[in-house]
Formats: sequence, C-alpha cells, structure tokens
Amino acid sequence: MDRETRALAEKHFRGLGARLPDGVCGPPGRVDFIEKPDAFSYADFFKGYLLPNVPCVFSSAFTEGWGSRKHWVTPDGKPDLDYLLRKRHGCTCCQLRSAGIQRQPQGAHAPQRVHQLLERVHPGKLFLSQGLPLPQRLAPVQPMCGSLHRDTSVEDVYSLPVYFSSDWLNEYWDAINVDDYRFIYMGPTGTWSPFHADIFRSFSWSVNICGRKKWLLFPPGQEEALRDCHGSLPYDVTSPTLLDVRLHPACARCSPPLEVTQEAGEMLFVPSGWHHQVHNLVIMKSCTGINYKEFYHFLKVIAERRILTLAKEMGAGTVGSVGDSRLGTQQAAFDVSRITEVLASLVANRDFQRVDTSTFSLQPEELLQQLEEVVTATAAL
Ligand SMILES: O=C(O)CCC(=O)C(=O)O
Ligand SMILES: [Fe+2]
Repeated sequence: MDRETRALAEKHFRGLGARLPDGVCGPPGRVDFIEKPDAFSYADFFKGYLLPNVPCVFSSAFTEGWGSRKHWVTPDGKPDLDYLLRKRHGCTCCQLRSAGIQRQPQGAHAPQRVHQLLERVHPGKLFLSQGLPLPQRLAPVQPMCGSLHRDTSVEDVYSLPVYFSSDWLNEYWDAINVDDYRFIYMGPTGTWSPFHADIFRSFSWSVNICGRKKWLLFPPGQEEALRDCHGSLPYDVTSPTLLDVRLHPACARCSPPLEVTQEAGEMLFVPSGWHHQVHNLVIMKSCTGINYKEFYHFLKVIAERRILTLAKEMGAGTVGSVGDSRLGTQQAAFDVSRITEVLASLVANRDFQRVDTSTFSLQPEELLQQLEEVVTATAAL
C-alpha cells in the first residue's frame, strides 16, 4: 500500500465512524468488471472496492497462470477428474466440510484426500474460494466443500492475488497452524449454496476453476428486510414464500440483489457483510457437447434455412433446396425471431467475443443484422 492510499483509508475510517452507521453503504447498480491486470493496481482495488465495500469481478486474465486452471480442467472446460484422481493430488489433504448427500455435525468431518472427495462427486464444477466456510446447514442441493491445505511439493494450485494479500483470518490461522479458510467447492449444475454472509464479517474472494456460477449479492443491511416473522433469515432467497407478506412482512422493502454471473477463470470479490446465495450453472460445453464456435455455426445453419423458407413462402425469388417449407411461414418467422434473440445474447457474451471469428464465412454481427431485417420484414405476416 502506498502512503496516499493509507492516508485516504485512515481518513475514510475516521469519517465512517463519525458519519455512517455500521454496515450502511450505497449499493451500486451493477458490478464492475476489471479487465486488465497490468492496468489495475493494489491501490486501485483498495480505493475503488475494498474501502467502499463494493463487489467487483476480475477477468480470467488475473488467474491465467494458475496451475489448477491449467491442470485440473479438460480442454473442453470440464473438471479433469481423471487427472485429479490419477494425481491423487500429492499429499494435499482435503477436509470435506459438507457433502450434498448427508448431514454432518459441525466438527465431525473426517479429513479426506482430494481423490476421496472426487470419487463422490459427479462430474461438475470446481471452484476455489478463500475466505469463509459455509454455514453447516446442508441440503441435497449443496455443492461439496473441501478445505485445501497448500503443500509446496505439489503443483502450484493458485497464487494469492496481491489485492487479497492482507488477509487477517488466513494469516492468523496459518500462524497458529490449526486450520484455514481456503475452500474448494465442487458441484454439478443445479447445486447451490444457501443464503449467508461470510464468517466474522470477513470479505472473501472466489475463483471458478471451471464452470459458471450465479451470485445473488445483497448489500449489508438489506438482509434485515428478508427476515421472516420470527426474525430468521431465509435459507433460499429465491423461494416464493418470500412473497408472502404474513411470513416475510418487510420483504417488499428489500431491493433486488446484485446478480453476477461468474465465468470460468473469473474472480469475484465479495465484500464484508454482503449476504449472498450462489447457484452452479450449466457448463456450456459440457451441457450441450458443443463449443461457442459450433454453437454459432448451428444457429447460422438453422437461421439460413428459416430465411430460405420465408423467402420461398413470400415468393421472393431465390429458392434454395435446403429450406423446409413444411414448417410454414409462421413457424419460420417465429424461429427467426428466436434465433435473433439467442444470437444477440451470444454476440454480447464476453467469452464469445474472445472467439477468433476471422475464419467464419459470415460474421456474427452481419448475420444478426440480416436476421433483424428479416424479423422487421416478417413482423406483419
Ligand atoms: O460457491 C459457493 O457455493 C459458495 C461460495 C461462497 O459462499 C463464498 O465464496 O463466499
Ligand atoms: Fe460465502
């Protein structure tokens, strides 16, 4: 930390004590995305996010060199369970905190090797978090959570990002050599971690080794409005029971959470006191068996066939042999409008934007424009 940052931080905390009650911070409308490691200093993070206590997402460029990202993931983006099993992950000991299958009382977790944990997990996702354990309330929907003890004899699993280098909790636990707050979560699509805030109001950070997660983030204090009539916090903030005003009388006062979709390799900063709920999403490649390039090609083929069908039906002249007129005009027009929407979101997708499209016979933006023109032309059909 430089002098100026320290002076600002100290002033901030003196001012905060005097002006702002504990936990009040103006929630931002969206979460910033930090693209380039070179252009983002410790002071930038400290002043822009840590002090104001607001979340941010770091691009996958920040974790590019990590051994876990290189070795634990298959080329098509799935967890490489064979590798992890084969490796037995050296002597790395992994304590299973929670398993989706059964309840384990607090403190009664037998340490397990990583491979023992892997043998119990479905091919799914792998995430690495530093900061907190989850509450020990378990449901069949939760991902597994293991605590990874670093062992210098094994591959370099991760390197601590400079932004989180002053981590009192882990420093303390390391110093007394008892335990730590470094966790690996693993779970297939559909598993989720219940609503909670991290231990001792700590901040935390979390990286997806592979897979995608959806985070629902509530600024400090918002959780008060979510309490039920007995004063308890909800287990699942997406449950329809929250809409029942008799059960959750103050719920209407709670603003919607900040929603973050965290992609593979990206790192999320979860500030202190922010409650959150985390859902494991589909791995695009593993779910559909195709990657972005193939998915674009798939959309393009169907789009061209539907456009041909419409051209034929509307007597526009150029009739190809591939258009299937049995579909009918309405179905073709409907499909075109759906494809347009899907393609628009694909074109806006950050991962897709990184795909090299120079060899594509038709650029995605051009196809999108053509589709939009067809949608306009066929709207009144
Ligand atoms: O990824 C999860 O399932 C939970 C992670 C979490 O709560 C955290 O890192 O703070
Ligand atoms: Fe958490």
